[in-house]
Amino acid sequence: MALFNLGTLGSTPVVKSNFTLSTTDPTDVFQFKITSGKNINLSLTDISAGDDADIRLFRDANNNGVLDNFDRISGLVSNRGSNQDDAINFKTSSGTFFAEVSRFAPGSSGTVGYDLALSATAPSGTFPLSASFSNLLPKEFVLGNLSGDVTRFGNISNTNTADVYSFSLGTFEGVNIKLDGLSTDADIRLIRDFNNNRIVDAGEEIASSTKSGITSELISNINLSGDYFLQVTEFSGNTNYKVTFDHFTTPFA
Ligand SMILES: [Ca+2]
Ligand SMILES: [Ca+2]
Ligand SMILES: [Ca+2]
Ligand SMILES: [Ca+2]
Repeated sequence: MALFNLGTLGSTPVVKSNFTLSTTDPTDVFQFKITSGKNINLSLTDISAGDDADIRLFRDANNNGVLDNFDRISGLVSNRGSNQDDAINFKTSSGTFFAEVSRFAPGSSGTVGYDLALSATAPSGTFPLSASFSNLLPKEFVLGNLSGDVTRFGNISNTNTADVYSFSLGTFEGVNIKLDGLSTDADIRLIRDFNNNRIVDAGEEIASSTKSGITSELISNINLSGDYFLQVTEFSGNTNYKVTFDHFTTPFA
């Protein structure tokens, strides 16, 4: 196991690129702390083709500065198959944490490469009753090029505060995006990752809808061709949701 201590994690993403896991060194652990209630965001991307890595998040529950079996009693995991992106978004109080990236042996052929981004974003208002959009862009739900209407159902909560959908529009195509079916407040925003670094940089948020309560959210008339990310984010607790991508054609490119 390789251990990396990142110190205090803040909203500016820390990116570890081109890291590797092998049969003899199958886990990397990234230790960090947050000093107040925040949203911890982890995004595991660029997993090498033909391989599988997963990510887990543990709190240093016994405050001894070491990831031990006591800490492992409870934790969060993202373990999608093959080389799909994995992500964790956790709204939590201050403490020391361990993000563990591990090679999934049955799904991997040799050395596994990956990129990991970590951030701890501050709440927009009072913790924990407020939203905090993640500034990371894992492709959790890949919709591809929209050629018709798409409806997806999901769930967000304090242990999964964000879902990220990736999609693209071709020329002469547009979309209206609606979020409804809520039991608590949730919000959406639309991003174009112009510099392809899988991080939301200044100027990359194209639109957002952040109404209060269980009012449905709408981002309408997006009609420029290109690649997009839609984030669905919780505001204050567990809710199911329905997101609808209403596809239309336009008379111009
Ligand atoms: Ca995985
Ligand atoms: Ca411990
Ligand atoms: Ca970016
Ligand atoms: Ca809302």
